[in-house]
Amino acid sequence: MDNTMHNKLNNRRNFLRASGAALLGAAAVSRAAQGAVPEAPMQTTPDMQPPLMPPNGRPYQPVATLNGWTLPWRMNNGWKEFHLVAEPVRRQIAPGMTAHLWGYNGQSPGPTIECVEGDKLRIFVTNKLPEHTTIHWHGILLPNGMDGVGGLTQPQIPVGKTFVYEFEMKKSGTFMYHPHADEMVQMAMGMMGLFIVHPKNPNFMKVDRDFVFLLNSFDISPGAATPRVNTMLDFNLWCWNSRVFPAIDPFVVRKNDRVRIRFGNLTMTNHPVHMHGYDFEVTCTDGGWVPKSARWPEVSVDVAVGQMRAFEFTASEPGDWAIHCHKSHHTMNAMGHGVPTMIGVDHRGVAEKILRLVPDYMVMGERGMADMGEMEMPLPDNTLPMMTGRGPFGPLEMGGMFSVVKVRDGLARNDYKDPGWFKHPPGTVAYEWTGTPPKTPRAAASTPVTGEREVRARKPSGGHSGH
Ligand SMILES: [Cu+2]
Repeated sequence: MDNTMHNKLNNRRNFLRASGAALLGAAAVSRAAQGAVPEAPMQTTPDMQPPLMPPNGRPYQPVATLNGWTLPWRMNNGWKEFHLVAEPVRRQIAPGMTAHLWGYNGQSPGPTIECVEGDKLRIFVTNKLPEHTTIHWHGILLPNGMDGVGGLTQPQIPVGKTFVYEFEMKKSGTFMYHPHADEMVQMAMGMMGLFIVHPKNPNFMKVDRDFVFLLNSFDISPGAATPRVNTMLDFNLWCWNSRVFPAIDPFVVRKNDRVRIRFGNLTMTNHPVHMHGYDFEVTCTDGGWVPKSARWPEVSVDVAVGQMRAFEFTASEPGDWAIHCHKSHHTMNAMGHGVPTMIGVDHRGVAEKILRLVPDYMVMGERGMADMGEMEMPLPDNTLPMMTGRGPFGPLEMGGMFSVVKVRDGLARNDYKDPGWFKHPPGTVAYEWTGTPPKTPRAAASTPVTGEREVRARKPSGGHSGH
């Protein structure tokens, strides 16, 4: 070794020695970490696990991940250590349909990572996929080499290997994680998760209930279980946390709770998320908390691809309040988009005969699609009906990105159990009017022409894409 090199190394050692506790600590623990990878907890159920109260470290109010869970960690010399395992998983999209996806620690999405501003995180990532991967920590401010872009900021994590990410949480907010390696395939297969950084001051932006979910979508042909990864827009399963209504958890809320609902969009299109019964304020984006003076009231908030949004409201009005994507195709489950509109055509007998030959044949009802909500259509195995879920007043005619905010009096503080349907106080439900209808005079121009038939034209199908 020449003298120059020797001096350089010496200087570097001196620099390390002099550069304070954080760096020295990092060096020491990194070596310790080589031998002892933390346990990687697994989850086998798609049911929401109770929010994980922090057993150590700085205190915070944990989030409730719809149909999900938070990854436990271990403390190691002041570092919070997590272990994610990228692997093929089976995820129940709803009872009656299980998809073969890729995810983390047994589920898709992967577990939510929760930590606190100022925490030092060490995240071990083990690759049990059939191909290489990486993890990008979406929205988090970190050293460039920890950013997880395969080929650009790090080598890909080969099959069977474990990589370590280390960074300190510079700010609180709502973030996510996903691969930056064969991204189209790996995201289409369900690889993603939420990353929530709580404020150091637990009273900052304090809420009583804090829900999180990811919007994601799959294209799984009726009867199949593996997504078609090349689909760009025409997905048929519009999910929140890889679940569709009626299998998405309700947002169970105690009356007068301060509530935050956060979501990120990892589909290929935008989603205007609309909540009934309240107006709310957007309080957080992926860029951080929105200052009070910049918030504005909304009843729908659009979330573009790759974005995150959080809104807040005080739950003063009890009831079962719908919350859903406002693109009406996104509140439907698997349907063939080649279905011609059959409103006005009575085809009941024909449909039955064709169904005997072609089990997944689907047609629109002649009075609209509401028929589908009631119809007991025979479906191929592992296929969900398009519009499903029953409410206290009959079929809801919804699937996909739909759930219910259930605001109730007298719940316990951390009780997230489904309280059942709302019992409306007498006299507060829309009702039928039973009088005698008055004769309505019609304007001459709107009288239907008798003795003539409307010409019914049907355009050839196929030109339809884009949602
Ligand atoms: Cu949508």
